[in-house]
Parts: sequence; structure tokens; C-alpha cells
Amino acid sequence: MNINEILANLEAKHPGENEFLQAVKEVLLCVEDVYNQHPEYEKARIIERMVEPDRIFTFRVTWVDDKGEVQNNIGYRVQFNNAIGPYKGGIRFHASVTLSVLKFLGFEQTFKNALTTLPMGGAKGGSDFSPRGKSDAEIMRFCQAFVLELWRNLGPDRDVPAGDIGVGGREVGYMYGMYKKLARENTGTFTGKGLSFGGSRIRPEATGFGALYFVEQMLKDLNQDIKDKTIAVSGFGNVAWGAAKKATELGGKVVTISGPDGYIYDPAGLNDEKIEYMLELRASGNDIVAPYADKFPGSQFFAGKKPWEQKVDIALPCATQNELGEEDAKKLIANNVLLVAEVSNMGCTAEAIDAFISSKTPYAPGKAVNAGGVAVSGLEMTQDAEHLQWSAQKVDDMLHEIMFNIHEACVEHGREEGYINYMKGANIAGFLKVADAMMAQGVI
Ligand code: 2IT
Repeated sequence: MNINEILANLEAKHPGENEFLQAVKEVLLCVEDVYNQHPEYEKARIIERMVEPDRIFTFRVTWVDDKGEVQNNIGYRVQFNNAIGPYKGGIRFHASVTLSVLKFLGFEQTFKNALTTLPMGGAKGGSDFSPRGKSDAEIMRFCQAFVLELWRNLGPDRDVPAGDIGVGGREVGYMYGMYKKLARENTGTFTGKGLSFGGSRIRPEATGFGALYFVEQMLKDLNQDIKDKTIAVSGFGNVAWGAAKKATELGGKVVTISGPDGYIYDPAGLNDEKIEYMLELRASGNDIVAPYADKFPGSQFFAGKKPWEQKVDIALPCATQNELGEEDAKKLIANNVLLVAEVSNMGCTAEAIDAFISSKTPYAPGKAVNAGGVAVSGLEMTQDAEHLQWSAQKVDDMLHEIMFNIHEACVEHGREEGYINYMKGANIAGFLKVADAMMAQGVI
């Protein structure tokens, strides 16, 4: 079957799963030529096997809120592919979570994890539970109810969850606590844990830090560096925080952050105090950035708008999927943006990516740029397995090396006449590794 037939079949089988179909289409169009050069892949139906998750768990999560009312949510874990290693990927708690979203994330995770060079398969999970406005006790009860249902399918060599949108250190702590109580073992099994119980140094920073190490390499490809470059960051969560922190440390000037309510433009650029304030905004649980403008004079809040309308050198989507559309891309291109590096998963729509590529604007996809997060999760698994905790320096050095290697793989497979197509490079490199591992393990 050719790629178009496979896509048509998938669409017929999973109608309306738009995010999932979008993620699959991007990968398949990138790998089409390589796939056609390998008739053995077609014979083994590798792509048809790769685009269907190994299994999906769907379950009801029932919990009691602070008023004593019974609440119901839906929980999921999509174990997508374990050809390379145990299932690995985050848990997302957000009102927008659907099976389509988690399938797209699990699919992306499979290739991302392959790119890290570490032995990890791909998975994703979550719930439509919204942490917005919930008390700490409600969050804890929800996390416990979620794990009570899921725990038998997890394990240090089976499936290792972590955080994602709406799931940070606090939630991982509550989920791991419940897991440990039920499993009667202390073997890791979640990453992003606290430092006093098996967590890794640099894990909270890793997604953002790794993204900036990747951006440094992209700038090198352009014979540029980050000093004094203006940078638009979207979001204000863990990923945006880490990206802003490292970008600022390296001499870049981060001039925006954003939330569901709009964005902040701060022409003076973020500094340590403002970056710390991002954590406060997040801890408030209100999911808004507007208060920043009251706290820091000289900055401005634009209600209901996205940061991409500002003229900047570098754009770093750090919030969520499809947060940067075609019109946003056109504005960035008209403002001569130097490069766009997706730190959120599938942050750009397919139309936005087409606009970047056709204007030869360097664009790198989330599965390469944000892989530092899961890479340090992989290092956390290693530390747990050897019952040791490494220094921040050691973890950061390994993160550097991993991001350097991911960039090299993207360039190796994505070099075109006068342009590096990082998207194509990332997808081909990830695909080949997963495909070869599947081929070697027979028809299973
Ligand atoms: O999208 C991602 O790579 C994550 N949310 C992190 C996954 C992980 O297992 O650390």
C-alpha cells in the first residue's frame, strides 16, 4: 500500500481524530521516499503497524471534590510503541484532552524518544480533568483515583509516565506516592519525581534548556548566535519557564509570554525576578498571565492575542498544539524571523509549517526541539535503576550531548539545496530507528 492509501484507510478508521491524523500525515509525507526505497518495510506492513497504538486503556476516574460532590472524569493511557524500550511519555490533565490528542502525542513521543538515542518506547496518557481553580486536596484525590485505576499497567520496565500540561512535580509526587503504595515497590516508574525520592537534577529545566541547546545549533547553521536576539515565547508553564531561563542566561532577550487570556509584551526583556514570577503565576492555578502587566511597569497585556504579531528574531511556541497558525506564520515571515523552534508538541499547524518551508524560514519540530525533557526522564530512569543520583553538571552535560546529536541527525536526513528541513530530518531519523527495531523483532 502506498502512503496515500494508508492515510485514507486511517482516516476512514478514525474519523474526526484530527490531531492524530495531522501528526501521522506529517510523518508519513516526510518518510515517503525512504519507505519506497525499502520494500521489506511494505512487506512487513511496518507503517500500518506503526500508526496503530499497541493498546489503549480508557477508564472512569471518580473522585470527591471539596464540597463533597462526586465528580467523574475520563482517564486514558495510550501505549503506542515499545519497539525500542519500555513505554515512556507524559500525562496531561487539561479540559481539552481527548483520545485524538493523546494518540497524536503518543505517536509523536515514539519518534521523539527514538531521537534521544536512549532506549524508550512511546506512550502518553491523561484526563479531561481541569486543574484550573482546584484545591491542593482535590488535585491529590484526583491523582490518587487516576493511579488506582492505571497502576497495574505501569512499571519501571513496562511503562513509565511523567508530567505534561497540568502535571508537574506536585502531581507526579501524588501519583507516584499512590503507585508505590499499591505496587509495594520503590522502583521509579514515574519520572519528574522530587529530588529526595529518586528524581533527577535538571529534569524540571530539561525541556526548555534542551530546546535552547538545539536553537544554539540552529543559529550556528545560520552563522549567528543568540546574543541580543529578541525572542517570543508563548505559554508560561514549565516548558516556557525553562526556555525563558536558558535563553536569558545565554544573552537572548525574551520579550513575550502568554496564557489562555492573551499575551504580555515586555520590551525590556525578562530577567531572573520576572522568570521567578512565572512560577508564581502558575502556582496561583488561575491559568492567566494578565497580572504580569500590573506587576512589571513598562510591559503590556494584549487580551485574546498571540505573541506572534510582535517583530522578533526567534519564535518559540511553548504552550500547546496548533498554537501557531498560517496567519501567525505569515506575520513572523513578514517580520523576517530568523528561525522558529517548536517547543510545544505540534505547536504549528500544517499550514504554518508549509509557510515556513516554502519561504525557507528555518523551522524545527517539537519532537526534535523538546526531546530534552524526555531525555532527562530517561536519565532519571537510569539513576533510579542504579540507585544513584547524579550531579547537575553531569545531567546537563549529557543533555547537551543528546541535543547536539539530535540536531546532527536532523541535518543528516534533512539537508536540502540551500535549506535544512529539520522536520523531514527528524521524522526520517526517528522512523528509521523505530522501523528497524520492529523489523528485527519479527511480526508481533
Ligand atoms: O512531551 C513530552 O516529551 C513530555 N511531556 C515528557 C515526557 C517524559 O516522559 O518525560
